[in-house]
Amino acid sequence: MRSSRRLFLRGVVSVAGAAGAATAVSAQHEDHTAPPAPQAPVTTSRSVRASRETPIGGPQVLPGVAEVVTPDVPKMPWHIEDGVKVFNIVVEHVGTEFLPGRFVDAWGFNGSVPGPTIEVIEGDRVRLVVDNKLPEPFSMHWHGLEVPNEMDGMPGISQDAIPPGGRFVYEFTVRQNGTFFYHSHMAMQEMMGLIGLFIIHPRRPYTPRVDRDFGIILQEWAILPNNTIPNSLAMEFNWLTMNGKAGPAMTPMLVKIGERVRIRIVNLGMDHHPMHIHGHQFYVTGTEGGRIQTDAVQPENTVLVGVAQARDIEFVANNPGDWHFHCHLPHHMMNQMASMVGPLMMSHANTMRPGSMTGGLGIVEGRATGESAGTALGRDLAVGAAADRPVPNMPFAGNPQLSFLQPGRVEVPNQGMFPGYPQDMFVVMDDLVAKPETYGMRRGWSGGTMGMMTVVRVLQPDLFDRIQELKEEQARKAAQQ
Ligand SMILES: [Cu+2]
Repeated sequence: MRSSRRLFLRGVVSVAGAAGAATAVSAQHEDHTAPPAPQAPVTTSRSVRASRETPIGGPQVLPGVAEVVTPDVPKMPWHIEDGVKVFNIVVEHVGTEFLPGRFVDAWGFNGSVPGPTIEVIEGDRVRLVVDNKLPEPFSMHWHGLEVPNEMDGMPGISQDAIPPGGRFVYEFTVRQNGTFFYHSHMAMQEMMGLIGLFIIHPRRPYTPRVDRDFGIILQEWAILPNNTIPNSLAMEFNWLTMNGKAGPAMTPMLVKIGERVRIRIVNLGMDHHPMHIHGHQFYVTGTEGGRIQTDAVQPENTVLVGVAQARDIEFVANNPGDWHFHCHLPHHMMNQMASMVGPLMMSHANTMRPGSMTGGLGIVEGRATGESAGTALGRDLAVGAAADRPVPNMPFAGNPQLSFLQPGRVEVPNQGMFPGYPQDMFVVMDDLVAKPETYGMRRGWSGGTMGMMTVVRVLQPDLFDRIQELKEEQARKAAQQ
């Protein structure tokens, strides 16, 4: 088991190394592309995350304002130098896990994909020291921020790209407020994961105030079975993530009944995502340009978050229960684009296969998971699973074996019940993704939560408090390891 204390210590070492290196940087208006920074400790193991401890430099929100919670993504640490908030950002390979057992080699910031959340206050002066540890040039763009031209991070037009091993220091004053983000401005690097939230709280808090403020980054990936590296050239995507996790692995958002909730959603990918919440109506209160300056907003329960857009939604959580919050595109509610998994993974699939568009690639003729339904699209792997795999269906009420329906543990009792219907493939993994935040959820919930899907839990105070206790208990245990 990984130890959060060990991770924390490694995070500190990394930050300290970067901070030490920062003192050697020349003034930002001279040579922006400094010589390679001293080698920081490697922070690329699969589970390393940046420190989750309270950043040095004090609270980052004004009194009475809720801090933004970004489930499964840490906050970006910072410190003060001459009245400037200084952030050290390392751009690097990050080994991550979309859901248990699905390892991915992506690119991220400070050991996290997406990168740690930057949270500042309108009027702050910020210095962002960016070290490029990628094997190729990089530059950072501050999406939506009105910065001096030479700070805009556009390789070629406003700065030279930062070479591998190089550093660039960005510095500006934030004069806006709202939901912004930082990202690589190389198109294919965007599809390797290089994005993070840049939240700017207003000097005068928004009204009405919210009790909970969440941030979520939507991303999509093209990763073939048995591969860990995203194909940034691809035009079709088989993994959809929220804050770097595919459903059901994203930590649910917990709120107490009656609380006012804001969710900030940012999309950077190749598709637009209609984000839908169950059981509630919300209002869109902000965009990637900032706060909406009018009360004349319409009630909705689905908001289209286009590529490169941000949408803030707000609602009163007055309907108790566990509610899905998800992209409503059908293919974005799946993991691994299930119908193609079987043919791609067949052990003898190197030969030409009869799969065709007219045959529906196994949907119209034959079986999508059967031997006759190979793709013949040049993407066979010739490794992996046996040829024809019985697939599990959603658990049924009254199935006495439901509680054992966990992958890798037993043969799924109802597998193959509906042969040829890959749309009925579900994997229940309640135990694999269990954490305090999933405590008390209905057994089997994880089977219906896939792809760009997560859960908003509107809880009665006693259950909410019980889960807080479980979280504290877990944190204590982790600290002792
Ligand atoms: Cu979508």
